[in-house]
Amino acid sequence: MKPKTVLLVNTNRMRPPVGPLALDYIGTALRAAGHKVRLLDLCLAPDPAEAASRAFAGERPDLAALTFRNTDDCYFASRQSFVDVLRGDVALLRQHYDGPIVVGGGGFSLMPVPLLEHAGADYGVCGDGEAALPALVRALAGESALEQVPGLVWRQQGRWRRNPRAAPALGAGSLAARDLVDNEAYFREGGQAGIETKRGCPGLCVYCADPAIKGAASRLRPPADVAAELRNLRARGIDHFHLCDSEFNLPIEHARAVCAAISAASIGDRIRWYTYACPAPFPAELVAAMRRAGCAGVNFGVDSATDSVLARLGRRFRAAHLAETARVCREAGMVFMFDLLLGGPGETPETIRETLAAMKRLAPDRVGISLGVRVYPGTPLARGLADGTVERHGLQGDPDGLEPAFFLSPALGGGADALLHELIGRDERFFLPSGGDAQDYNYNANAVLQAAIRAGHRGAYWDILRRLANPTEPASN
Ligand code: B12
Ligand code: SF4
Repeated sequence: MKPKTVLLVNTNRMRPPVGPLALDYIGTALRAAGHKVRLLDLCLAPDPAEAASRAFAGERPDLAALTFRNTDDCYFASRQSFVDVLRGDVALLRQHYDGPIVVGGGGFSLMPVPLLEHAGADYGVCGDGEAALPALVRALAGESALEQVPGLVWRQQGRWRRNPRAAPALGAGSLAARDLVDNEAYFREGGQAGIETKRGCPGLCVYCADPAIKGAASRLRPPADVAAELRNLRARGIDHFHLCDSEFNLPIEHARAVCAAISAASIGDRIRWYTYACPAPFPAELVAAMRRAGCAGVNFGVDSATDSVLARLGRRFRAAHLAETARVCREAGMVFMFDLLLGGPGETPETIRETLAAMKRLAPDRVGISLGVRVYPGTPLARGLADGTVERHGLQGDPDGLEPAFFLSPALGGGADALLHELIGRDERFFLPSGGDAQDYNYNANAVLQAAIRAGHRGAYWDILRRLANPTEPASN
């Protein structure tokens, strides 16, 4: 097949800016398939309209492919939606280009049909892009059928059609190049670079979007390719990373293998990385391996310290595990945060009191608090709300609609926010759902973080905020 040209477009404007990792990986796959790739990064462009006009000034691309990462800020207090940004970007491209437009991405995969209808794009892809996009290019060139493109969503004779999503094994081709996106600029302005060691999560947590986005089985990257990617970015001066795995320690054997590969590549002492992890299993031997490989901090998805709430959320660990996790982190000198998701099914003022008392007792370096659970279509939570096994009057909004829907336990009445402020006060270890400034757990348009990164801070955002509150700590550790 004759090589085609694909224009990859980043639509995410949130600040501090997070680099469009998807476009680096997909660009690598398109090039490996023999195609030409160009990038229009609307996040870094000072004037998006002018950048778009320049992007179409030369050779006309055969396909414009947009990544849509966040449908909204997933924040009950603000509920800022980005669907109009996507619509505006499709309209902007249409001013210069009458070819096919496809949209994909994590946020997109959660509500593809409403988003395509709203934005007016031609095609969508749910799930991985590395195989799907070259397959779409082939199909559009008439060399195969649209039915062969994994995860494709498109309209035919007025009806939406959807192909099954694929969850291909990772490792068929190296993803280590990272040479399309201006990762140096994202490092300067966003303080970190993302990198994946795997995709998918076998967890059954009732609210979680990750299995819907990446699949329910863990697909593992070859650890040596992960180490090569870190080395490539390190050679360009990027030395702080955030892993983009759902949970680093699931499965634990892969976590060990990745740490071993980083240590074997002798870069563990020249990089600092952060990750999400599940509170269990988290044995001391893994923490030690992570430290040797350069891990500087862990954000644990804890949600609650009340067993009845953990059970209703579908979590597999229990409150007793948290004490052990806190102990091994502290003994290993690992900085760690516990991430709470309050207000889910079964939450009451008493369970909130119990959870916050446990946080004060266990004393993680930071506690992040979200209040109100974002409800996604297709999740067990959405199904429970539909069949009445979860209290329907806790639902605010339509889970199948475009605007963000949330669940807030009716047992909390209207006083949850006030209760949190009463229990936490100005304890700076807690990031609040409506904290403002340095206590704000929303990274969207976060001015404190942007200023800190401009001043030289690097790393995970919660750890930058932690260091800001402890002036004796260096900007980057
Ligand atoms: C790591 C992470 C973070 C890190 C990012 C670190 C970094 N430097 O990259 C931090 C902590 C900073 C973060 C912040 C936020 N995050 Co976050 N994050 C993630 C996580 C776990 C991984 C994201 C990632 O990069 N994955 C790896 C890349 C390669 O995957 P991908 O982008 O999905 O791309 C693949 C496919 O989607 C597809 N694809 C992508 N684009 C395209 C385009 C085309 C054309 C095609 C065909 C295919 C395609 O192909 C790619 C490769 O196969 C996801 C959950 C998840 N498991 O994905 C949440 C997630 C994306 N985050 C989310 C949110 C809400 C946020 C925040 C808005 C929270 C907040 N209010 O502060 C901010 C936004 C920050 C920003 N500036 O954008 C939500 C978005 C949900 C939604 N409704 O849209 C998610 C899904 C988490 C969740 N379960 O709720 N996040
Ligand atoms: S919350 Fe974590 S463990 Fe549970 S399904 Fe989501 S990513 Fe997996």
